[in-house]
Amino acid sequence: MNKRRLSIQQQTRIAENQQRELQVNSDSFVDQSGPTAQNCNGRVISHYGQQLDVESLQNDQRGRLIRCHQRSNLPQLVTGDLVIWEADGEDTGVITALGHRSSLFGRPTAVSEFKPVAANIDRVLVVIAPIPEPFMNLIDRYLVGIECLGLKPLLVLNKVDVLNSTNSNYLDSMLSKYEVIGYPVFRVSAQTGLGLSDLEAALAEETTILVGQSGVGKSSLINSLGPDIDTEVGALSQGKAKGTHTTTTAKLIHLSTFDLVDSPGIREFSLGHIEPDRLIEGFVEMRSLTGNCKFRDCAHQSEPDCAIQEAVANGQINPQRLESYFQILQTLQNT
Ligand SMILES: Nc1nc2c(ncn2[C@@H]2O[C@H](COP(=O)(O)OP(=O)(O)OP(=O)(O)O)[C@@H](O)[C@H]2O)c(=O)[nH]1
Ligand SMILES: [Mg+2]
Ligand SMILES: [Zn+2]
Repeated sequence: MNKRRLSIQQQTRIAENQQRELQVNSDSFVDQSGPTAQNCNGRVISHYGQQLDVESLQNDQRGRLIRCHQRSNLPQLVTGDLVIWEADGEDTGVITALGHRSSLFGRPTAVSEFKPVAANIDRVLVVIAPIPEPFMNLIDRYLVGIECLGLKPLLVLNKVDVLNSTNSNYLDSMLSKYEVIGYPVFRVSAQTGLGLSDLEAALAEETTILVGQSGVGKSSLINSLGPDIDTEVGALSQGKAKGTHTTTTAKLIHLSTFDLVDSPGIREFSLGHIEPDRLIEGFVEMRSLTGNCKFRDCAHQSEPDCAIQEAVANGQINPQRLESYFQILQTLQNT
């Protein structure tokens, strides 16, 4: 094993430890001070630099918004966190404790550090649209990131009102690759309302974060799902048909029977925090097959009796998904 490979693995391990530490921090904090979800008196709604908007969960003032700072001994708090806060002014306060996190959604930064975005999330809705144009590799990256965090992904094709003869075949065949491996896919239009009732039914009772490229219509979808909601929506850039990064911070929004978290659009979803050896666990249709390869360290390329290659040959695994796996693997090994 050469020096460079070692240092890559060390880097990955450091990133993983940071992620674990983050969770251990919040868990151990719970152990020390005892704030369970039941005795927290606030929930972080959004985060602006050093300040957080906390919604009171106290019976006499449920829903009131308090602008808070957090005590410096706490880990970085994020949208969705349950907290204990104390008033220090009319509408201001300080967060003194972090409640238990049932889940933590986040993404790695360019330097492979795990950046938490939202806590206590049940599902992740990956939103795509005919414009801006989606890329299968980006969807695969999202799915791997979500699977590796133990969360449930859903796919949504928004803007079906702009489907036409040039883009609909391509999008249908792209989405069917995910449907056959068990991912729920919804086809909707935030503009016309088409398909929204089915989506709404799937979101009931849970907290779901919307993710995807800028301009696919995450904020528009939230506005269409709640009549009184007015989250900021931005036009696509002229000429390039790209989003303009309108949403700048994750925000928790209450709807009739569920909660949604709007999040800023991103250009890339890096997976630098995932160990190359564990990448295949993020591919749902492949992970159960790897044990059937002849060699325990099979790279699933040209080895004899490779269960993954056999599954590609008999049509069980889509070759483009395997291609995505190799592409992502290469970026992890070069990080
Ligand atoms: N035709 C059509 N346009 C839509 C639809 N949904 C959203 N849009 C348009 O797409 C553009 C981007 O919408 P946003 O809701 O701001 O997109 P976003 O994903 O929240 O973007 P960021 O906040 O930048 O990440 C706006 O011009 C919307 O009007 C739709 O269903 N059909
Ligand atoms: Mg937005
Ligand atoms: Zn193999």
